Amino acid sequence: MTIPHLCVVGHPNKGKSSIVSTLTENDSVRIGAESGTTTSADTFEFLLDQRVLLKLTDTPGFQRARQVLSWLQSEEVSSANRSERVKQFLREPGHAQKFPDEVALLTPIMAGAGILYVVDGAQPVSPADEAEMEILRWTGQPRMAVINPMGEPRALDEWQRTLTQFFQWVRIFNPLTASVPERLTLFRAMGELLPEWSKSISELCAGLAERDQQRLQDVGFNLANYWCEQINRREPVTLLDKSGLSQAEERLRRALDEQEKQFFKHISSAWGHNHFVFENDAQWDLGSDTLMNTETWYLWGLKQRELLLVSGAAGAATGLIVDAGLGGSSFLLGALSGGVIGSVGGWLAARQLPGKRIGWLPLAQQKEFAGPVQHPNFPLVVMARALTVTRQLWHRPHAERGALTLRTSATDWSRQEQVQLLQWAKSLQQDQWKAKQQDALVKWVMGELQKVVGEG
Ligand SMILES: Nc1nc2c(ncn2[C@@H]2O[C@H](COP(=O)(O)OP(=O)(O)OP(=O)(O)O)[C@@H](O)[C@H]2O)c(=O)[nH]1
Ligand SMILES: [Mg+2]
Repeated sequence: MTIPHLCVVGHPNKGKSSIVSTLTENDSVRIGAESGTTTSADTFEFLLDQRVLLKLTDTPGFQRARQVLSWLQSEEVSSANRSERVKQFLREPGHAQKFPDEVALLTPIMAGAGILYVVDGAQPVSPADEAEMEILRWTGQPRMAVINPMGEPRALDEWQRTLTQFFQWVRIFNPLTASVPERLTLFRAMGELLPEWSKSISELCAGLAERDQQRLQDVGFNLANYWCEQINRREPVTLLDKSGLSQAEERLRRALDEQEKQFFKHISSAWGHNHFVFENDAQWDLGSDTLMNTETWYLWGLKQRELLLVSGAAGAATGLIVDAGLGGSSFLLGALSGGVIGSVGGWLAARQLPGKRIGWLPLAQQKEFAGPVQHPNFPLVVMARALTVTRQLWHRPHAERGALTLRTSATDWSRQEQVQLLQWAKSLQQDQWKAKQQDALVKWVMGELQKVVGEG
């Protein structure tokens, strides 16, 4: 099977390396704001299941395209002999010094690679661009072009009209935002460029679909487990120390933050984003009224009235609050609107577990716990945040190296789903969690994630 191999070429600083990075899902490809970041032709392989299915060569940008074209045209050459003339250019003594970038990018092409030409849709077509395209036509190799809309894509029409004269396939492609389906479109086009490439590209597309399903299962399972752990997280307090409880609460806060970060980091590195930076707009600040009162939390979770409805409908799920010593639902209404519940003692309830007394150990050795967090918004917020980040990561291109910001967004869960989440939380916190609930949770999480898999 012939492995498709394309060279990504074009002007300096137009996103060539970004395209290589996104298509090969490799965040070690060097990308830089300054021109001339790529100085030599480097080949990156796209592997699925340990098999190489595509090779892309990142190249430096054209520097002296017009001079190179003049050299090529300085002798009468028939169309049939143009590619031979380009080879002659590469063999010419002194050209490696005089035209290092052109020699670097044309060498792999003349050794048999196809061409993926990248242009900036914000800039009009210049004579230098025309020279580049003409040189590429002279190579005679299979070629396609993408317009990277780097700024306001003002010159889109002009580019489209020009490119179709030189290239077999032309599309707009933004390597910083391209979703999985958009990348698939590009891969399929590669399979059309040369008949002997189509088999490898078909395998690549099928392999990606299979991998998506596997990822969905893995992440569904991991996300469900992570949620269960957060819902039931508690920190031990020793009764020997008076400040023990507040220290344990502080540890709980930090643990919730840390575990959330770890979870996001785990997914991102599993998906090949190794330089992952996460920016968080609302940490698990359990020390104040945040879970109740800030707008952020309302967005993630539910507003007070809704919360009452949902936790009421969850039946004994209101027990999450009753556990915190607040009594029945009429009291709950007062507590919620009056903000009584916002104190740490209210919902960060210390819990005395039926500890096992071992033989002669004194009672003071018994443990109690800070947590689990009792607030009924908590299970909803933990889930909403985890799903949001997972969805953002799903399509995140590897050329995108900026921090991932947790953007607050409202959820579209039905009342029934909200109630279900609270009931699951209650079972977990009361140590009544069953295998079939775990299965239902995983299934529900996968359904939530499935919604974004095919989205562009
Ligand atoms: N706004 C915007 N910026 C982009 C886009 N694609 C690439 N960039 C940025 O443009 C800069 C250059 O990107 P590279 O991928 O390094 O470009 P290159 O063509 O490989 O550059 P050289 O190796 O210097 O020839 C980087 O700062 C990218 O983040 C895009 O579609 N939109
Ligand atoms: Mg580059």
